[in-house]
Amino acid sequence: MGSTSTLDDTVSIADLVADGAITSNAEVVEWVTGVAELTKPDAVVWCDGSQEEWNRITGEMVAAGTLIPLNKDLRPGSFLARSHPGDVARVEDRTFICSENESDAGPTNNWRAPADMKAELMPLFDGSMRGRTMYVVPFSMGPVGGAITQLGIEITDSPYAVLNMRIMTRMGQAALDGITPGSEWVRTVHSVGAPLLDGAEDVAWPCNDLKYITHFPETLEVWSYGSGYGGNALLSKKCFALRIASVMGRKEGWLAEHMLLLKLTNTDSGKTYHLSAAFPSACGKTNLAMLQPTIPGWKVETIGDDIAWLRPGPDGRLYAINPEAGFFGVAPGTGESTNPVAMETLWGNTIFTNVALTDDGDVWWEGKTDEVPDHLIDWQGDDWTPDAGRVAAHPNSRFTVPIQQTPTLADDWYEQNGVPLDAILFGGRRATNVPLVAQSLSWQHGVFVGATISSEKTAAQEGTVGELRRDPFAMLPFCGYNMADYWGHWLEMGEQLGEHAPKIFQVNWFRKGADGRFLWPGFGDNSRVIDWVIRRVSGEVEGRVSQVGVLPAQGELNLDGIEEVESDLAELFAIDPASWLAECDLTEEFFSRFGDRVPAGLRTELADLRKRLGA
Ligand code: GTP
Ligand code: SPV
Ligand code: MN
Repeated sequence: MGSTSTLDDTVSIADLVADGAITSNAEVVEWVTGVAELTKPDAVVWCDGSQEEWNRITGEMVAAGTLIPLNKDLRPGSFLARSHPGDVARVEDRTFICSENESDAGPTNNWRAPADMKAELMPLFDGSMRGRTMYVVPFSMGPVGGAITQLGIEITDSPYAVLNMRIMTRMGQAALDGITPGSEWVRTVHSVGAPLLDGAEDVAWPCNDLKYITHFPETLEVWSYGSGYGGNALLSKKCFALRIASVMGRKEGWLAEHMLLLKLTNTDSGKTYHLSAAFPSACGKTNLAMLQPTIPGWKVETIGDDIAWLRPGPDGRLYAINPEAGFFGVAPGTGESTNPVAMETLWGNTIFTNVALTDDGDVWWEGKTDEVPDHLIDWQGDDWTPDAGRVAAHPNSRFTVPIQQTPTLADDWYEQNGVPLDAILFGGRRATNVPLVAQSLSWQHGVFVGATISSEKTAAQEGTVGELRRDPFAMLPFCGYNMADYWGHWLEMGEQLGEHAPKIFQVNWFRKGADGRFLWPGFGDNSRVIDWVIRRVSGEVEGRVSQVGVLPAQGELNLDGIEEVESDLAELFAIDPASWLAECDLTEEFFSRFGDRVPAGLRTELADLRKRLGA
C-alpha cells in the first residue's frame, strides 16, 4: 500500500513527500513536493487504490463522524455523507477558464489571465492543508494503456474526494506507473480551504465560503479551492474529462463530451449498434444509460452515463470510450419503477451524499419508493416526517457507485480502443416546442441543433430551477474554450468522418401538455424512440421531413402497449412555426455573443431553418 509520512521538526516537506513516494518519476515527486511546500499538510499519503487503503480511510472517516456507515445487512460496504448546506452543487459563477487570451475562453466562460489567477489563488493555497493529510491520487481516464486514455493526478486534502475518486476512476498504482518521464498528464490540486490551526477540531464537512474552480488549459492544470462537492472536488470529472480534455481534443483531433454511451443489440439479427447522447445536467443521461426497453427486439447495455471521449479510428469511424469507472448519479427520482437497473447497481459499496437516513440505517430519497417512510433523518441531519413541508433528500443528492456493479454493463466498457458510434442524440428539458424526436438533415444541421439546445435549469447547478437557458451540446458549463471554436471543431470532425459520421438526432422526453403533465411516459419507453433512431440509421424506415428535421412517419413509432399515448402524438410532434421563428431570433441573438467566430455553416443553417419555417 501507499505509505503515510507525518511532519515533525526533524523532517523537511521534501523528505515527507519522498519518503512515501510510490513512483521513481522525479517529475511527479517534484510537482507533489512543490504543492506540499505550498499547502503545508501535516501528513502525505500516496494512494495506491488498494482495498486495504479504502478500508483504512473509510474507517478513519467513520471514526471522525464524516461518514455514517449504513446497515450492513441492507446496504453492505456503504456510507452516507452530509455536506455543508452551502456546498451542494457545482458553482458555475466561481468556475474559471484561465487561458492566455480572453477570447480563447469565449463569452460563455468566466475568464482570468493565468498569472492573475495564480496570484489570487496562491495566497489561499498557502498553508491551506495545515493540520490535514494531503493525499496524492493518481488516476487513469479510460483503460490504462488504451488508445483514447489519458492520465492525471489529483492532490487533495479531502478523504471524501479520495474515496469518490477511487470509485469514479481507475485510481492507484497502475495509473501512476503509466505516468512516465516526459509523458503528458494532467496536474490537479484540490483543497477544501479549511486548515486546522493549533489543533482545532474538524467539522464533518469542511469547506470555505470562498470557492474557486480554476482551469489552466494551456498547462493542463486544475486548481480547486473551497468546495468538497462533486464536480467541484472530483477533478477527474468535469474539470479534467470535459474542460481540460475538450481543449486537448481540439488540439489533437478528438472530442470530450457530456454524453452517455449505450450498446444496442437487435435480438433478431444479432446486429449491434452504439449510441451516445448529450443532455444537460439532471436531464436523463443516467436514466437512459440504464434503459430497460419496454418493447421486444432490443437488448440495451450500459457503457457510460456522463462523459464520453470520441476519436476517429483507423477505419475512419468515430470511436468512443467512457473515461470513468463509476456513476455519480442523481438520487431523487431514481426508483424501481423509473430506473430498476440503478436500484440494483446500488446494492452496496456505495457512497450516498445528502440523501435521507431511515430508522433501520438505510437510505431514502424522494421517488425511491411510492410509500414514504413515517420517519427519517433528512439530508441536513434533522428529524423528518412526511408532514415536514420540505424534502428529505436534497434535490441534487447523489450516489457514487462502481460501474462494474451495473447488471447491464456492456463488455465494451473494457474495450481499450472504444466502440464505433452509429448515432448521437442531443436533448434538453423542454416543456414546449421541441418534438419527441427529430433526425437532423445533415451533419452540419446536427451541429446546429447541438449548438442551439436550450434547457430548463435543474438542481445540478446553483441558480433558479426551471429557467430556460442555452446549453449548447449540454456543454455550456464544461467547454474549456471558446464555444464557437468548439462548434467549428465539430464541423471539422464531420468533414473528416464524411460518410462514416454517426447520424445526429434531437430528442425531448419532457414536453408537457396544456394541463402541465408530461406527454411522453419516458424512462423505459424511451426505447421506442431509440428503436426508431436505429431503424433510421439502418435505413429500415423513411420518416417524414418536417421544417426541423425528419420525424417518425405515421405508424413508425412503436406504441404497442401504450396506445393511450396515441392521442398525445400530435401534440408531442407539433411544430409551431411562430414559436420556432421566435426561437430563431433568440438563436441569432445568442450567436451574436460570439461575433465572427460563429462558423459560417451554422449561420447558413439558421437562415435555412427560417426559410423552411416560412419566414
Ligand atoms: P447529471 O448526473 O447531473 O449529468 O444528470 P443526468 O443527465 O444523468 O440525469 P438523470 O438521468 O439522473 O435524471 C435526472 C432527473 O430526470 C431524474 O429525476 C429523473 O427521474 C428524470 N428523468 C430521467 N429520464 C426521464 C424521462 O424520460 N422522463 C421524465 N419525465 N423524467 C426523466
Ligand atoms: C453534472 O452536474 O452534470 C454532474 C454532477 O454530473 S457533477 O459531478 O457535480 O458535475
Ligand atoms: Mn453530468
